[in-house]
Amino acid sequence: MFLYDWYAMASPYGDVNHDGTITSTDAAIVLGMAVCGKYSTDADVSGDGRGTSLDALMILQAMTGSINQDRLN
Ligand SMILES: [Ca+2]
Repeated sequence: MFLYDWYAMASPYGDVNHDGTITSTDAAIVLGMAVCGKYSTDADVSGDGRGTSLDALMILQAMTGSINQDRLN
């Protein structure tokens, strides 16, 4: 197992800053990326191939329990 594989398993989807938890910081990072037109597969939690405010919203919803964290791509 490569270190990357372990790291990917350790961070839940939506944990963009890889600190082990999904927080508003992750949503802010994703929103900032969307504004700048940057894309990352880590940030694309909706799985639509784009980085948008929808991804930030879904991270906030998962953080608050409004949606199940399993719905994040
Ligand atoms: Ca995080």
